[in-house]
Amino acid sequence: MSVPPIILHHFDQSPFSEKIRLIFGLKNIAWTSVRISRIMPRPDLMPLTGGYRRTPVMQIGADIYCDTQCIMRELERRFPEPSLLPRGYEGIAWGSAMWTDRPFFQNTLACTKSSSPAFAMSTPI
Ligand SMILES: N[C@@H](CCC(=O)N[C@@H](CS)C(=O)NCC(=O)O)C(=O)O
Repeated sequence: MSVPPIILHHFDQSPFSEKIRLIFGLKNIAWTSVRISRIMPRPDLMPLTGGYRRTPVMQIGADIYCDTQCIMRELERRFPEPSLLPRGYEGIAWGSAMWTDRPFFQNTLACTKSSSPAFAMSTPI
């Protein structure tokens, strides 16, 4: 039985998609690209994800993986070498990934936006 291709539904400017594209490169994984719209609606993708709105989404056959942490786990399971995680410190690596992907990312985004001239001009103090 042939192995279904790994398909990433993504758009170029998405930093979370870039994380997965980098992992494909690091692990030398062959993948196929489906470019999706940056904004809704995404009528072809929604039926696959059951309404999950974020980017990227990975598809392998009939299996759909939403959220880059979930995607990373599956890629690590299928392609363990080279590992993305320092051996013996996997827990701290997953924990810090959770921190960088959520509060750190959100707060950095907020700071970047609030310090941009366009934001400063349009936002009353
Ligand atoms: N926790 C998600 C975050 C993904 C995410 O926020 N992606 C951005 C694009 S880079 C997005 O879809 N933003 C639109 C939204 O949050 O509705 C992951 O790790 O995949």
